[in-house]
Formats: sequence, structure tokens, C-alpha cells
Amino acid sequence: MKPRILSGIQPTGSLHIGNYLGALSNWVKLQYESEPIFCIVDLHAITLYQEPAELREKIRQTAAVFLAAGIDPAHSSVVVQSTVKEHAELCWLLTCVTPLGWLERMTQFKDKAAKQESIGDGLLQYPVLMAADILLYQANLVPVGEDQTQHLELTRDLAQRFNAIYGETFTMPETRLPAVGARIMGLDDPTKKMSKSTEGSGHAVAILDPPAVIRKKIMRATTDSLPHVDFENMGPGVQNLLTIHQAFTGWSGDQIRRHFQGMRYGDLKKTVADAVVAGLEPVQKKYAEITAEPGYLDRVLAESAARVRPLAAQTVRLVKERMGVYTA
Ligand code: ATP
Ligand code: LTN
Repeated sequence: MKPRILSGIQPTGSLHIGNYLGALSNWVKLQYESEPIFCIVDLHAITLYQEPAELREKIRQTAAVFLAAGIDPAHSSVVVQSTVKEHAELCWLLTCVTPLGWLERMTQFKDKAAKQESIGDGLLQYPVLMAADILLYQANLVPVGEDQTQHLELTRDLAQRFNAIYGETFTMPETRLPAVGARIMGLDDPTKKMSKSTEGSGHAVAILDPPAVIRKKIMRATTDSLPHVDFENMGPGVQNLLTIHQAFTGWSGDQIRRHFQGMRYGDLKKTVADAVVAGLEPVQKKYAEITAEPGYLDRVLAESAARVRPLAAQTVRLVKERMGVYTA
């Protein structure tokens, strides 16, 4: 049996090269191994306040970026999470078997909660909803960036706990990280993960940034006080730029070392910027085509939702039966 692949991205801002290298490009590579489902997780996005008009816009933009990056809608389903109501329904059912302590331990929850004056319950429940996304379709492979590994461990723990209490119900999902680019760091601060919601124009390169903007951001990236690349003594900023280059070009570690050893930082940045601009050019071109075609995106989203709903309904029915909840 082919594995079922499922993953998701929050429509919380402009997708950046961390999302591209950590998640999207890996989805594109893996998509023909199975019948994958890729979600725009709008219900996750609202765990922190989103301006409604902006959120509506970002949902469509995120879906268009999935397609522009090479997700093939004839084969893969591109689903807006909130359009398949079973995501929320299964989330509640799973909430009832989730120990509170498991959720309070999540590092993403602790990080995000620390930045809030008042902490919404949704922020705490976030990983349960994510587990519901995955378990709803009995997915066995979840391609994500490194920051999601803890949430996936919780998903497995939850599946195991449910199966132990109510009998074998859920497939155990496996985490799949990309070989290179599982954790791209901020250009302005290479000790912090590149993130959509971090402020600052020098932090992230967006997938849709024009070439001149990409070049400017990379040329200004934080490095260190050394003059040139030294693999024996390399700071995190330089390491991050090399990782970005390697992920975009597909070069081997040896090739990277031979090419960049001793290179001055100015030239390093120029070379990295060229690779990023070249790598994103086809994505940007396709994005323009997709968004120029009226009705196309809505059609893809409607067809995808219709395709996955029967499977979602089947799982929720099974879970309800197992738990003894009324099923008409
Ligand atoms: P937010 O800032 O809103 O939390 P984010 O930029 O962290 O957003 P998510 O929507 O949480 O992005 O993540 C979508 C996917 O991209 C996940 O698979 C995640 O692991 C991956 N990802 C996010 N940031 C990075 C990064 N810096 N490097 C590699 N992968 C990343
Ligand atoms: N929490 C994830 C987004 C996400 C996800 C999922 C990823 C929601 N549901 C299911 C994989 C599988 C994040 O990247 N922040």
C-alpha cells in the first residue's frame, strides 16, 4: 500500500523560504508516492488574532503558492481546513482523551503564550487540532520542518492512547524531515527560526518577493566578524546561508565546501542570492498564471474538499462508534 501523506501550513502571513525548503518543496517531491492531502490550516491560524479581511486573502494566497510550488491538483488534494468540518469535530473527540499536562509541555505553546497578555484556549488546543488533521485521514507520512517534531510526537502518543482505550482505530503517522533545510534561520538573527509572524523586513525572504528585494535582504543578512568562509570556524549566519544555497541547488556537502571555502562574505551572499532568485523564479511565474485565471483556485479547493470528505466522515463515524457517541 502506498503511504498517505498529509501536511499543512498556516495562512498567517507571506510564505517564506523556510516554509518552502522545510515543507513545500519536500511535498512536491513526495506527492506522487501517494495520494496526498495538503491543508491550508485556517483554524490553526486563528489561535492568534488575525485581521479577518487579511486572513481571507492569505488563505487564497497560500493555496495559490502551494500550486505555484508544484503541487499537482489533479493528483494531490489542496484543502482549506475549515471547509471540511470533520477536522473540528475530530479535534473535540480527541480533546477528551488528551491529558492537559501533555499540552502545557509543548515548546511552541510556551513560546507563543509567553508573548500574549491573555492566553486563548485555542493556543493550548493547537496540537490536538493538528493531530486531528493527521489522524482524520489515517495519514502515515507527515512531511514538515524540524519545529513540528514535538507536535508529531504528541500526535503519535495521542493515537496510541486512543487505540489503547477504545481499540485499534488510528494509523501511526511518521515524521519526514527534508535532508537539507529542515530549520532555516532568520536572516536578521540566525539564532531564531525564520517565521512568518516575526516582524522586520530583514528577517525572512518571502517566496513571492521580487528579485531585487530578495537580493537586498540576503546582502544584509547577519554574518559574523570574520572576513571569509572558514568551514573550521563558522558562525550560524554563514552556516544558514550555505544551507539555503545547498537546499536550492541540490549540491552535495563536498561541492559546497569546495566552492565556498575561503570565499569573502560579499561574494558568498551574491552567490546565495543568485541561487534563491533562480530557484523561486519558476514558482513566481506560475503564481502569476494561477492567480490570473478566474475561478481556477476556487475550483481546485472545492474539488479537493469533495474528494477528501468521504474519508473524513468515515473516520469520525468510526471514532464516535468507538467512544459510544450517538451515530444516527
Ligand atoms: P508562524 O510564524 O505563523 O508560526 P511559520 O513560519 O512558523 O508560521 P508554519 O505555518 O507554522 O510556519 O509552518 C508551516 C511548515 O513550514 C511546517 O512544516 C514547518 O515545520 C515549516 N517551517 C516553518 N518555518 C520553517 C523554517 N524556518 N525552516 C524550515 N521549515 C520551516
Ligand atoms: N502546526 C503546523 C501546521 C499544521 C500541520 C498539520 C502540519 C497544522 N496541521 C498537520 C502537518 C500536519 C505548523 O507548521 N505550524
